[in-house]
Amino acid sequence: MTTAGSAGAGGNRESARGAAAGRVRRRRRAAAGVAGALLALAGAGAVPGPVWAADSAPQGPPKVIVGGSPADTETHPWIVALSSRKTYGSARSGQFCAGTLIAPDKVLTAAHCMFDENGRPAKRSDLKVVQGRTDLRTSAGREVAVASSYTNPTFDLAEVSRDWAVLTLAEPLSTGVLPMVGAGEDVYAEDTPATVLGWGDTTGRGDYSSVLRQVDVPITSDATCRTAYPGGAMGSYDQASMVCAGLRQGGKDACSADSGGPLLIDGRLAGIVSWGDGCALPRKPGVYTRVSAFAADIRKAAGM
Ligand code: 4AZ
Repeated sequence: MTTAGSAGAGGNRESARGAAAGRVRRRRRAAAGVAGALLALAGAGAVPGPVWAADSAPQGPPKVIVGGSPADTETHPWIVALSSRKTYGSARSGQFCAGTLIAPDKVLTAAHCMFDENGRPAKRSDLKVVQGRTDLRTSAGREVAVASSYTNPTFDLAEVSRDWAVLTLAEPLSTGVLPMVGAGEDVYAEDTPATVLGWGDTTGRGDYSSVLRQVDVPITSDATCRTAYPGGAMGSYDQASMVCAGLRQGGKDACSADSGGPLLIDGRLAGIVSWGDGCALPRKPGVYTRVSAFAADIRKAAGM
């Protein structure tokens, strides 16, 4: 999710709303991030055109899943789109987040994808997982209903920390799963190559992709990420539960609606798209859930 005042949420949302103090401000940051990203998507589905005024659009380098290139679900059969047509419209199969098959009937996604624009647990009666649909404008692949969801009970919406959830599908998919990094495994050394995939915003202006995309982003050090997100309105980096990736100069990143999708290191699931200040901005890397920190809990939640 974006922080308030960042791209997916539509410009300087926080400053436009005026400053709120301390806790409230931080709380609003996260809630507004959910609101901004998901409302923008609803707008994209129902009403074509820009979702915010041009003068509030973020400045900076081009932002494309930001800086990336097309990918396909044949090569990456374990990536799925989370869909609710009732909430987000049918133009892009109702896509609003992504997830990864970690077992034939289990999808790992971001906890914040399970919340609505008011920061409440979302009630999406038509929540589905879409597998094998590179282009969301088509009917390729399969749609499977979500039978139940498990949101990490220690997820903190205000801080957007410990951001993971496991969905159980109504029926299993036999298309292949992505292995996770091991519990406590340190795969996150600075400059380690990583790849993020999704159908999210390609410009930071609400231009949601119909076609799956991918981009390579190096892992950043904890120190770099702490400097980028020292706390306050722009968010707080927690190295126990998060990891950052991106170029110092920006230009490559995940963005709104990529949330919940996979960050791969060496062909394994190492991160979950979680939040950031805008998309692809210099010195503002994307923030991901640190999968190794939760691998044991995730496996338990998924009954693996
Ligand atoms: C979002 O709103 C979001 N640049 C996801 C990732 C990033 C920013 C926003 C990282 O879903």
